[in-house]
Amino acid sequence: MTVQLYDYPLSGNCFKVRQMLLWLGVDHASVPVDFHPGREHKSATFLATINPLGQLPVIDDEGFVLRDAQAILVYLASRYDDPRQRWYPADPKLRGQVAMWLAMADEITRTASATRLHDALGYTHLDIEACRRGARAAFRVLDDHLAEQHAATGLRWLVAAPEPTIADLACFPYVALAGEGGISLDEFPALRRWVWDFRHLPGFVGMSGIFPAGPA
Ligand SMILES: N[C@@H](CCC(=O)N[C@@H](CS)C(=O)NCC(=O)O)C(=O)O
Repeated sequence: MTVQLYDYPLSGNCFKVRQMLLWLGVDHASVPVDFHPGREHKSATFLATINPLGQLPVIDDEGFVLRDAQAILVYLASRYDDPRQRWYPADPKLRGQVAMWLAMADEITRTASATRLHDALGYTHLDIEACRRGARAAFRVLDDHLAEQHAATGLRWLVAAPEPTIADLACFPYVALAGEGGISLDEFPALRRWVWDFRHLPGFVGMSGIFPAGPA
């Protein structure tokens, strides 16, 4: 049993899925997609057979095909993290909080990831200032939440649980890569602490631009 991941190494959304598969110990293989410069994700074959939205990531788990990083994290954690459910806690309130932050992860992709596509891959048609404003607004919400929750409860992750969940994984990459889109994290100290904590999790592999923490 091998999960196939339609993958592009520089994609933060694909990173979320790779890292989850590794943490869950699920056997998997990458199916490389020539995202840039080939735009293979927009080819007629890809649109017709893999994802009509023309986006990565997509997984194929023994014929079960699923798109969208957040949906894939929910599926993988629900299917393969049993019985502990550490990554997708069963408690109804925690689950509600996870869903709330997964929606925020999509907003972060829409804004912060777009600034990186603009600056690093030449997607010059994007309204870069609107994307940067949107990313900073999302980061402000995350930063305030992390700071307030930590001060009130000592908890360090997005949902009110002692360990990180798929909510953290979903929001993480495009916060950590914000500098590649011209967004400084200087004004977001709680986010910087959270990125540091996340990079120090055992088994964190990272990706280009987000390196695992080295020895102390
Ligand atoms: N909501 C989707 C967004 C995925 C997404 O934007 N993926 C990027 C690669 S990181 C992509 O395929 N962009 C091409 C496009 O949107 O046209 C998810 O979270 O998976």
